[in-house]
Amino acid sequence: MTKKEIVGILEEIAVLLEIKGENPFKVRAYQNGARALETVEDKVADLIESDRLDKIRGVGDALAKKIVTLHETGSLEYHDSLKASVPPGLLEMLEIPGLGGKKVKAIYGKLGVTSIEELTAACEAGKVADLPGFGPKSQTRILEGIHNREVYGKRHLWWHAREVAEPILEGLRGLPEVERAEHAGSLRRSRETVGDLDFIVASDEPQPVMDWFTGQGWVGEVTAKGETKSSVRMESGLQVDLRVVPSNQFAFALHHFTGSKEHNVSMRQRALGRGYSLSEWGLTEVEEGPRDPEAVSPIREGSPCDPAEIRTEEALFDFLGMEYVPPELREDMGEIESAESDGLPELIRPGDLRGAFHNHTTASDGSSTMAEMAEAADALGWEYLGIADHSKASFQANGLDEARLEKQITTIREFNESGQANARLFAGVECDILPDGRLDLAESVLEQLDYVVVSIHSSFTQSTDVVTQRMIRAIEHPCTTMVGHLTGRILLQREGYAVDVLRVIDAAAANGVIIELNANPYRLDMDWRYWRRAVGKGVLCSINPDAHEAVHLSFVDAGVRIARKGWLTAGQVLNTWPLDRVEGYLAGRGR
Ligand code: DGT
Ligand code: CA
Ligand code: CA
Ligand code: ZN
Repeated sequence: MTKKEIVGILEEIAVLLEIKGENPFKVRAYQNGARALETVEDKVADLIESDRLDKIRGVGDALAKKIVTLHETGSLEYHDSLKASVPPGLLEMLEIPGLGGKKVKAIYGKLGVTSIEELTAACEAGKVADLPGFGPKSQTRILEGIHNREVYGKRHLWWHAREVAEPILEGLRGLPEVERAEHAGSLRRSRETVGDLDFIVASDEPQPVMDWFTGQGWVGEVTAKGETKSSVRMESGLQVDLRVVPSNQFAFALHHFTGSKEHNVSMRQRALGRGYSLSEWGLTEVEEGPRDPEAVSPIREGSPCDPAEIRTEEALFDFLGMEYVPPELREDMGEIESAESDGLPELIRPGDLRGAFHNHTTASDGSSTMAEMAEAADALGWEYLGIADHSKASFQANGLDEARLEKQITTIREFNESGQANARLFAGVECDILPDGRLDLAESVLEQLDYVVVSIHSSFTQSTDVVTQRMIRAIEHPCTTMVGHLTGRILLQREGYAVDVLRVIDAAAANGVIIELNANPYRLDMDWRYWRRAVGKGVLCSINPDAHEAVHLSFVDAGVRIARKGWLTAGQVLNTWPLDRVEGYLAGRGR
């Protein structure tokens, strides 16, 4: 078991004990142990080997033994029996935001509620609001949480799905019977969330491929196993579909199962216009001939004349008189028309980034120091890194007041002069937008910074008009460089604030303010559907990891995917620019 998994189990034990109303000291022992283990740098195996586990502050003798058992066997009798002694519905209730062990205990103990259905009924009857420590507001929040869980519960974050998909793809490609293998579906199109995973394999011997696939250790349940298609469900609930086709169908199957459905419909229309029927199997001539007599296939030099010769998606698009449409763009949002006239943009690529601007350090709620962040930027070969810790209104994140920020600015300037890192650090801040739209910090300090990110972290429930005005007021502030996480959404967990995105885009354009593409895989905010409109109005993008830890810089991978999905080119993204151009831009912003 990995450290992360062990920490998860210790935390779950603490919650289970809380639900059972056990001694608070015992609960705290597991909470503290989990936190202590999480924060030590060493690997669990090394700690055990060198006999240092029980020497960690917060990990006693008894807990150390349990950690060893978990590490070595992957399970713990004590945990299993504890879990079995609590109605399973209570554990599910813990997944609702705002419900921890104590609250679940109160709901269970006072109302006898043991499932989500019963909880819904209790909320609707107003019984939860009457419990001590709850009230009508938290009752409404619980109901919202239940609703969101139903709506979102069936989907998975792209970032997590990709982690799962990579080794499966590697495994498939490693099989001797497999000629080609690709993932398809929403994962390949880089949707922010995915329903299930889809893999397409070219092989003349499907049987051993299916056997390998359905026999993997991570398979929880085989829901279908056929000659050309199998489906399995993982323990996490994620479903995985595999289709095996002969290699002459591979390009068609890959295109079809990459989707989207809407893109496929338009592609079929286009094929019919040229006298062909397009399906997952191939292209066949239709008897009645081309619907659009002007259209001739193929129109490009070097294109295959015979559809039976098509082996790649490139050739398929070519045959239909189109340039290649990258999977991210296949949403039937204008890509077909653009590809007909060679009008697709040259999309940004992962290697194009040279830095990032929204990053936290231990000065506020980050867990890496400034030096560690700079080192991580160096490791990525970046030319610059912006430090943007929270401001004082975000007190729960230990936000900086004017005095601490001024000190940090000095530290950053000194760090740059010290030559400790190759990456140049920019001094910034993630300044709270107060509920009335004023900024949280005095202009006299904001003026000294290289740049200012402005974000909303409070009063999420304001009406569209109020929150939009609030944000526009912040955008109009002369010190504002860019807007952070535009809607504050947390994917699969909570909706954003009700901000009118189109009006904010107009205000950003009018004031020369950048809009962030927050690359945290849970945010991916501003949404990809708005970027074409924004850059069309001249708004610049900045792909920001919102890193709270050095490893989070890699979130920009998700950001670049989403930027591609938003049709962005490298030039439209500030942090692809070389250092001197960025310096010139920031200096020209009038500070
Ligand atoms: P997901 O899994 O909900 O995140 O979204 P997708 O796009 O991966 O959808 P999925 O897994 O149901 O199917 C994969 C692709 O297969 C889909 O994007 C397009 C294609 N496809 C599936 N069913 C149909 C259909 O009924 N009509 C058309 N035209 N295409 C389909
Ligand atoms: Ca899918
Ligand atoms: Ca599927
Ligand atoms: Zn923030």
